[in-house]
Amino acid sequence: MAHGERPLVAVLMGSDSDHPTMRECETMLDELGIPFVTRITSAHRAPKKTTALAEALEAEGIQVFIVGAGLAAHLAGAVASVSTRPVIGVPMEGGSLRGLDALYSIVQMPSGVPVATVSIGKPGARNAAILAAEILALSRPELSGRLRAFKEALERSVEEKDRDLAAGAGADGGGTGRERTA
Ligand code: RP5
Repeated sequence: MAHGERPLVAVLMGSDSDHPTMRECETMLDELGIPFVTRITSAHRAPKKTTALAEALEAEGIQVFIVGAGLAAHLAGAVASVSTRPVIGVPMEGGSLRGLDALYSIVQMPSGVPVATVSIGKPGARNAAILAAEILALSRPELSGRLRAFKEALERSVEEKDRDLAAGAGADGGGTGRERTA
């Protein structure tokens, strides 16, 4: 998936089965107005393609890699091993270990080859996009402004939830306000 402008972020994933989770990342990148490209490759099933793709994307101007993978998830590390761009790893939820295997595989990189690891599953996929935006915003003031607006909207949403709770219309539908007496 690519937009009109040259992509700044590459969203890579190990399989099409990761895409429902990584769509959260794509949606957040879209909301923040960051052009990106999405590709599937695999550290284990297509190691040569993975190396060639990471090198080609960096040569084309990609600034940040966001890499989602599950199980014995080595894709983010494989990308980090050949690129000098920041790599953000997203552990997929699933398998017998519910994503703990992917989390450990991605976060436990050896010294010299960092991967910035976010939380398991969809929250991590969203946060990866925000973290990529924060890295890009260091040299893009307009993006800083969009991130500031995003944070303000986040704060407003908490206020709205607090008001809804007080009015008895919280997410569980059964709120009785903030104060309860025995
Ligand atoms: C990993 O294996 C992928 O990132 C995916 O999370 C997992 C399962 O892949 P499929 O068997 O669904 O293709 O490499």
